[in-house]
Amino acid sequence: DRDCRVDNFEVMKDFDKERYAGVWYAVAKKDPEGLFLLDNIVANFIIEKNGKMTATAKGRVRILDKLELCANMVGTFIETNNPAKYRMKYHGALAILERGLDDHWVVDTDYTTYAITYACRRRNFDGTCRDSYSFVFSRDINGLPSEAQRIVRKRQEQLCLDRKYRVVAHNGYCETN
Ligand code: DAO
Repeated sequence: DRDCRVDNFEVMKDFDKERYAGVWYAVAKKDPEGLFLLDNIVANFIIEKNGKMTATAKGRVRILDKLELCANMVGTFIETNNPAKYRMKYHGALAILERGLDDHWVVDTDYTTYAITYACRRRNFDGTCRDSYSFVFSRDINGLPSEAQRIVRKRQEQLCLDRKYRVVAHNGYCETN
């Protein structure tokens, strides 16, 4: 049967952060409890001269329960003994925005079309995830070609998150707000 224990999830083999770098558009998202990033989510991953990965991300967010605005977020990635499993320290350009330390696991990517990431914030006693979020990223703002969609759907099932995703809209909101 399906194994939903977080430690048994497969992640990207031989992950290459240099090839992962650049702009990714979130096209689908599984939200965590108390979701933050709503839509128009664009992340730009950068490899610094010291080799460390950082990212800036923009997106429409919900804060203080009902206020919606465009946020500029900054993330720095702490490497672990698995090259595809990072710890992501993040904060907003404004102090009222969320900050925290989450997993950032690259579950799968072909570097040029799609990527799927996973973060488990809280585990159950049996090792399954209690509170997770996951991004489906595309290099193309208009979405994924069908072969990539097929792969992503398989990964979503392997993360025990099938049918938990919603489509992330891109309507230019954060280019003007
Ligand atoms: O949207 O509810 C949520 C959880 C995501 C919080 C992480 C935001 C910070 C992103 C910065 C780096 C880009 C991947």
